Amino acid sequence: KTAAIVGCPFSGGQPRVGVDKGPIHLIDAGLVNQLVTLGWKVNFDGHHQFEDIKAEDDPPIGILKNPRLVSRVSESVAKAVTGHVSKGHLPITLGGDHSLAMGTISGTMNIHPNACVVWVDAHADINTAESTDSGIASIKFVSAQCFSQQPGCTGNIHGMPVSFLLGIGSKFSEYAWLKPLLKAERLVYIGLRDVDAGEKRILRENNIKAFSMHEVDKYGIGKVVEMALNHVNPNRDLPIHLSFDVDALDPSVAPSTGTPVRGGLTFREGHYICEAISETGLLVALDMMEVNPALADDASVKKTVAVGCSLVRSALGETLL
Ligand code: DIR
Ligand code: MN
Ligand code: MN
Ligand code: MN
Repeated sequence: KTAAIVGCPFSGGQPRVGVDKGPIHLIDAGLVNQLVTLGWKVNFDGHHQFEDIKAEDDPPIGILKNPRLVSRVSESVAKAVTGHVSKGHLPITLGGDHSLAMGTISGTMNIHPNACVVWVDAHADINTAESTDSGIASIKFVSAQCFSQQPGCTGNIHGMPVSFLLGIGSKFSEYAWLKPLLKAERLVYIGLRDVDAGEKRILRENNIKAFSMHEVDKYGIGKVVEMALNHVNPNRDLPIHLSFDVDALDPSVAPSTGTPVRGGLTFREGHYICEAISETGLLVALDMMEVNPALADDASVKKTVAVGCSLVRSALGETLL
């Protein structure tokens, strides 16, 4: 049992500073030792140093913001993840914003083309260059701390990685490295509650299975995870990539994140998802994204970092008994 930490201090897929400090806080909270205590060998040789591209050298392409930087960072993350997975190691990517999942999921699927993706998030992150401005007109009544209704946030690539992975929407030569390896039927969402109008249409048109908070309320988290796995992994024989955006949790549980949305997963529901996926024995890669220690007060930051660590532990086999 070997895990490899892929620390990604990166914020270029969204506008708020601080999310690049997420991985540093998760490591400083003792994540490596916590996993060693669970019986894992953990490889971590420092956070990734990404090349910077000056803003003037990276003007928007259409509405995409920081398009070249996001592309090159994700491409290097993909290489790192591919390297770990090819050796049978479990990469744990610590974000950083969720645009990084273009890299992590590409990296997993380079080795396991049959992998399925469980995407746990308040958001679907499936906007395309065509759909991503659809939120401008719609006023979203979300958390008082949520800034996502500002028109200026559109074109942020952290709201788009899934469409790139599926090959939906416009193609960009800057992203030629990114092969659309993910099939819609191998993707399932849990926790959604802030989905843009254009994203709802994309989910419908592509028949993508999603368990929103409505389904979590209706069936309970145990049934939802079972149904989600039955959809993407009916025989429980396919490798699983779990991409966990900490904003899937309720803001009372994980306040320090860029786009908190009330009505989210409880502490236990979040951990249950990770525990149940661990129990399958099929987890091959994990992302823990969007922890932003610059947002909210010290106590909130501590709480969010601690829950990020404990979710990772649950996914790596920590049990309550
Ligand atoms: C919004 C927000 N749907 C966008 N997305 C976020 O910018 O496309 N994802 N916050 O985590
Ligand atoms: Mn490795
Ligand atoms: Mn989110
Ligand atoms: Mn996300």
